[in-house]
Amino acid sequence: MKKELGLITLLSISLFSSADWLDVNMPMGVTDISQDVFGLHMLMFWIMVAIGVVVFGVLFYAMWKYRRSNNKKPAKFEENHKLEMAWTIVPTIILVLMALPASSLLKKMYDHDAEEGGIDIQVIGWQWKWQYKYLDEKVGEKPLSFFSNLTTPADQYETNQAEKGAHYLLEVDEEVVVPINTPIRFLITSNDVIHSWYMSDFAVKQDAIPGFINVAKTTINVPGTYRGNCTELCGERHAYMPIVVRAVTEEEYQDWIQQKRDAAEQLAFLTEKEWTVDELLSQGEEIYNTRCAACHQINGAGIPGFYPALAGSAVVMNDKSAQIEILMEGIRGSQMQSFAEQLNEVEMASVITFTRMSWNNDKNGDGTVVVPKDIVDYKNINL
Ligand code: HEC
Ligand SMILES: [Cu+2]
Repeated sequence: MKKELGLITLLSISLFSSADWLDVNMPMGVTDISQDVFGLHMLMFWIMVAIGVVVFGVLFYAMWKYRRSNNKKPAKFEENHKLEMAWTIVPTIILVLMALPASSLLKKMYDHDAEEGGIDIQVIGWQWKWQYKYLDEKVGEKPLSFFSNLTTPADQYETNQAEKGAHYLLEVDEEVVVPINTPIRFLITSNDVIHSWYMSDFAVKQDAIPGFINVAKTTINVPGTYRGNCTELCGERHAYMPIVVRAVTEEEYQDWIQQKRDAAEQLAFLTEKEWTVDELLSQGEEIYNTRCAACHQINGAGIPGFYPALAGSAVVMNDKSAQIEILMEGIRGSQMQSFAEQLNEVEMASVITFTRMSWNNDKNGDGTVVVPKDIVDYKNINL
C-alpha cells in the first residue's frame, strides 16, 4: 500500500507541480506525515475522478443513446436484483479499500511515543496568545518558557487605515524556534477555554483543552518560517492568536537557546540597574500596545461594560501597590489574567509606569514611578 501511495503522490506532484495548481490544491507541507496526508488526499481525489468519469459516462451515454428522437422504446423492467446487488457491493468494497490507507496513516499521526533525541515542547493556549515551554531546556531551574503575542498593529485591522503588512495577522513577537530533522512532540493544553493548535504545513491540528494534554508529533524536513492559527472559536480575539514556527538547523537552534539563557542572565543585571523614567516609558508603551491595548485600548479608554478604562482609573492613579498586585495576581473570574509569568520584572515595571504616566494619570494621581525593584520586592514578599 505504501509503495502505491508513494507512486500516486509522485504522479500527483508531477501533475500538480505548476505553482498555479498548487495554489488551489491542499498544501503539501514540510513533514513526512503532511506529505503522506497530501498523498492520501490525491489518492482519494483520483478515485473520485474515476468514479465520476464512470458514473457520468454511463449517464450521458444513456441520455444520448436512448433519447426520444432516436425512437427508442423505454424498457419495462421494474427490478433487477443483480444490478442492485452490484451497486451495493461495489461501493462497499471501494469504501473499505479507501479506509485501509486512511486508517494506517491516522495510526501514524496518533503515534505519541517519545523518541531518542527528540524534544518536548508544551504548548498552552491563553485568551488570546500561546505560551511555549521547552521542557528539555532549562534556564536557571525552570524550563525555557515564553509567550507569543500578535504584533500586527491594530490600525491594520481595526480601522483599516494602515496598509496590511505581508504577514497580516500571522506575525508574533516570539517565534517558536525548533531544529529540523528532529522529532518534536507538542504537548498541547490550555489555561482557560478550548483553543486549537493548527499548523497545516505539519499536518498538525490538536485541540488545546484545559486539564488535558493532547500530543502532536512532527519532524520538520525543510528549514523555514511556518504560520498557523488557533482553530477553535475561543472568544472575541480568536482571530488574533497566530502561531509562528521557525525551523532552523541544529546549530542555529543551539545558538538561539544560548541567546535565551544569556537574556535571562542579563535580566538579573537589568533589574538592579537604575532606570530613568524615559527608559521605562518607551519600553512600557511597546509592551502596553502588544499586551494590554487589545482590551484596554491604545488610548487607555477601555470598552465600557467590558474592559475598564485605565485612563482616570483610581487603581492606576493612586498607591502603586494596588496596581502591582492586580498585574501580578490577575483578577479572579475576569479576563484580567495574571501577568506574573508573562512579563519579567523590567517589563512589568515599565508597563505599569507607562499606564501611571499616560493619559493625564500622572497629573491627577500621585504620579509615582514603578521600578523593577518594586516587582522584585513584591515577589520576595508574596511568592
Ligand atoms: C484580555 C483582556 C485584558 C488584557 C489583555 C488586559 N486586561 Fe487589564 N483588565 C481586564 C478586565 C476585564 C479588567 C476588569 C476586571 C474586573 O474588575 O472584574 C481589567 C482590569 C485592569 C486593571 C484595574 C482597573 C480598575 O480601574 O479597576 C488594571 C490596572 C489593568 N487591568 C491593567 C492591565 C495592564 C497593565 C495590562 C497589560 C499588561 C492589562 N490590564 C491587560 C482585561 C484585560
Ligand atoms: Cu484560541
